[in-house]
Order: sequence, then structure tokens, then C-alpha cells
Amino acid sequence: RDEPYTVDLTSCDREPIQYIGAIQPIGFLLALDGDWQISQVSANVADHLGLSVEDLLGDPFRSAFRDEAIHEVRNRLSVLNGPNAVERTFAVQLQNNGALYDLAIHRSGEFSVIEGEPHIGAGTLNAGAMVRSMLERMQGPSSLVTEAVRLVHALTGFDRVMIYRFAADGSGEVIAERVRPDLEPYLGLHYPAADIPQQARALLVRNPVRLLVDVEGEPIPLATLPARANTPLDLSMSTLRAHSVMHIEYLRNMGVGATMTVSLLRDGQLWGMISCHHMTPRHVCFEQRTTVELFGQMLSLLIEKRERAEIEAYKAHTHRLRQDLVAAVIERGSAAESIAVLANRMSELVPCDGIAVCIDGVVKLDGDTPTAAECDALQGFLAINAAGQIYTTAQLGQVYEPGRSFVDRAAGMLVLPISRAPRDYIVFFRRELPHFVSWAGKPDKLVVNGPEGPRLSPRRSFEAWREIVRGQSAAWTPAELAAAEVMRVTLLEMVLQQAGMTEVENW
Ligand code: BLA
Repeated sequence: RDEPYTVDLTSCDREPIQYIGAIQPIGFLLALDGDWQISQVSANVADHLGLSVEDLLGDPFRSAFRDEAIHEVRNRLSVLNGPNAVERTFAVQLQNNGALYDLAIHRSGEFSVIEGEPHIGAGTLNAGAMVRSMLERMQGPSSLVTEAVRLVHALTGFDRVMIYRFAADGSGEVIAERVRPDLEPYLGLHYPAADIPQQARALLVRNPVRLLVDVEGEPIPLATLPARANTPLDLSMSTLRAHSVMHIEYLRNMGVGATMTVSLLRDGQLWGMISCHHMTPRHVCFEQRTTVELFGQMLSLLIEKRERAEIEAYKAHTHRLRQDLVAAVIERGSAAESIAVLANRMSELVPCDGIAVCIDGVVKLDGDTPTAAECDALQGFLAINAAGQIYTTAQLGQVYEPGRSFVDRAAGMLVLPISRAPRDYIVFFRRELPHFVSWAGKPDKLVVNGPEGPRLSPRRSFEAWREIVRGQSAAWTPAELAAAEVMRVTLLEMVLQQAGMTEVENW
């Protein structure tokens, strides 16, 4: 390339990993044209089938294999449904030599792709039974993700099995781990978004299980009919695709010998993944991978179900609190008094370290808050920013300069205006988090000087590195905002009533 190589964080995102044109050596690949002519084969085909690339390229698929095998492949191709469908069939005898293969069959553009791996199942695996028993154990008292890493370890034997969860910014954290006792745990470590580029994430959504059997394994190129040389095969849905050298370098730097990644999706989006590492090469046969894939899908559903249940419980809690609020006002007859009492109960829904209730110029403080004088001084800021709507910040010192002096007591605030007058508020404060993020390696050390000049490169060091984040509280979540909004409307209605604008009987 003549043009200077520009280094930026999107360079990684542009590597066309699905057109890598190579597979891993554990199996072979055949791509058939519309008329079932073999137009691409992996260069290692002779190792598996005893037929050379030259024997196969350009020949009809029919000529090389047993009738039953051809029939099976044809059937599988006919039931493929949609661009992400992969049919699988185990222990198929392709030739008259007794050798059995597990096949993955899918369509890629105009090609039908057949990938084969020697069948090594001992016949004891029954995916359905296994997943069923795994699910039963997941009903137990330990947390879903903790149980999941234990079960995936039991099933696959990887040295390290992690559940990795993505944050909104694409970074992620290891939230559960089962690791060989002599290895350093990664639990709690954060990894920056750039570790998994965009196109790799897109593939993880489409193709939920990726195995890399041997980080040092020599990739096997695909041989192509000359007439097809300009139609590179899209390997997005391949099970054997070789991995990007960028990622290989990353894994080498980590000291990893083999990986398996199982996507966990929520509403069709990447929620997280089960990430497995082995320190030496490790082969997980296709049948087992299929079981793990099924398990991953079940786990995704369980996580989704649990999160929905949490949201429902939270909503119900909000509703109960709203009713209590209304009842309390009716009983006491004074909204201001009830609000002070109920503000405390609201911290069940909106966890905080301190509360300030400001009504009619009177400030009541509870817990860790700015002082009364500091709250008074804050009023001008609130009048501008929280007029008639909820206002939140997790970095008060950034938006309100004087806030820096009380950051130790109140670094974040959620402001609930409770009347139409711009002076009545409930303010929930959160302390500065003793905040550090443990990154696996310093995330900003990504550009290195290589032979071709500076380029973006996977990190070399994964030693835990603590980023100290100052002046920040825990974030206010969308659920907390929604609950606060319900409370705002309820309180507003009550304050209006107190002002005699509506009849209490209306409740
Ligand atoms: C892919 N990087 C990945 C994948 C994971 C990670 C899981 C998908 C691997 C797969 O398909 O099996 C990263 N693995 C992790 C993380 C953990 C883990 C965070 O276990 C945490 C526990 N990587 C870089 C940089 C680049 C890069 C700087 O660090 C680009 C210059 C590239 N990562 C990169 C590429 C892929 C990848 C290209 C896709 C690999 C492929 O499918 O061919």
C-alpha cells in the first residue's frame, strides 16, 4: 500500500474478517455452485477425504460421495431457512470407507457450503438431555451466571470459562468466572470496546458459537476454480473459519492456546458472551458445540426472563409506593410533611446516600448531602435545570463548579421538582464512588510502532490496571428515572391539591 496508513480506532472495524478465505485445520470445506459443481475446496481436503483439490474442483458433487450422503446434504439444504440458518448432521458416512463426519451445511450467497469434521462423539452425548439437566441445576439458589460457568466448564473442560457482559459503550466486564486454580482470575476486570471490533460483534450476533482450536494452528486456504476467483466466499456463517491475525495476536499476548465464544443475546442484540479460554489447544467436537449453543440460547432466555421479572417487580414497587404516598397525604392532610417522610421511602426505589427536601424555602436534610447553605446556593442551578422536569447528573462537579467542594458527600444528584414553583424539590444525592475500574491492561496503549510505522495493535499486557475515576457517582438508571417520573407526577398532583386546586375526594 502506498497511501500512509492512518491509525485510528476504526481501522480494526474495517478488516473484512468474513472474507479471510481460510479455515482451521480440524475439518474441510466444500462450496458448491448452483448446479452442484464443486467450485471451492479447502487445501487440506486430501487429509480428510483422500481426494485432492484437483480431483474435486470443477467436478459435480455427486461424483465424489455416497448416494445416501448426497441425499442427506440435499435434504438439509432444502430446509435451510433464512440467511443465518445452518443445518447440522452428525456421523454421516461420506465415502465407502466407514469414516464418519459431522457436517455443517449453509448457504452463502449463491454457494452451498458444506463443512465437515471427523465425527469423534462417543455416542454418549444427548444434547437435549444434557441441556435439560443443566437447566434444572440453574433453578438452584446460586446465581444464574455462576451456575452457568460451572456447567459450561463441566461440559467442555476449558481452563477458564467466563460470562462477559457488555456495557452500553461496548466495553465489558467479566461477571462470572470458573478458572483453573493456578491461573490469575479475571473476574471483575473490564475490557475496552476496541477489543472486539464492530464487524466481529455483528458476526457474533449472527453466528453464536466460535471455536478457535489452536491459536498457533496454520490456517488452511481455500482453493477456487479460476472462473470463481473473483467471488470470494463469505464465511460469516462458517463454523470452521480461521480467525483474524489481529485477534490471534491478542490471544497470544494473553497466553491463550484455544478459545470458544458463545453469544448471549437479548432482543436480538449482543448482551454478553460465554468466553472460554484454554492455555493449550483444545478441540470441542461439533456435537458438543451444538449442545453449548443450545445452552447459550437457553441461558439468554433465562437472563431475559429474570431481567423482565426484575423490571416488573420494580414497577409494582413503584405503584405501591405511589399508593402509600396518596394514602399518607389523605391521612396527614399535609403534603409537605408526607413528602419528607415518603422521600425516605422513595430511596427504596432510587438508592441514594442523602436526600434534601426543599419546600417553600425550607430545606430538610437527611444523610450525606451538601450543607443547608450549599443547598441554598444550589437553588439557582436547580431553577434553571430542573424546571418542571427531572434532572440528573452523575458528575455534579462537571456541570456545577461549586459542587467540586462537596464532591466527597454528593457527586451525583437526581432532582425531582414537586410543584410548579421553581423552588420545591426533592433532591437525591449519591456519593462519589470509591471508583476505580479494573481494566485488563491499560486501555489507551493501543498504538504501537511496528515495521510499517505506528499501527493499532492488540495490547501486550493484560495485567490488571486500575483506572481511578474521580468525581463520579453511580449512574442513574432508566428504571430509576421512570420511577422518579411516576413520583414526580404524583407529588405534583398532591401539592396542587394542598394548594386547594383540586378536591382531595378526587383520589
Ligand atoms: C474478536 N475479541 C474478539 C472476540 C472476542 C474478543 C471475544 C470474538 C472471538 C471469537 O469469535 O471467538 C475479545 N475475548 C475478548 C475479550 C475477552 C475475551 C474482551 O475473552 C474478555 C474476557 N482486537 C484488539 C484490537 C483489534 C482486535 C486492537 O484488541 C484490532 C486491531 C481485533 N478482535 C479483533 C478481531 C476479531 C476480534 C479482528 C475477530 C476475530 C475473528 O472472528 O476473526
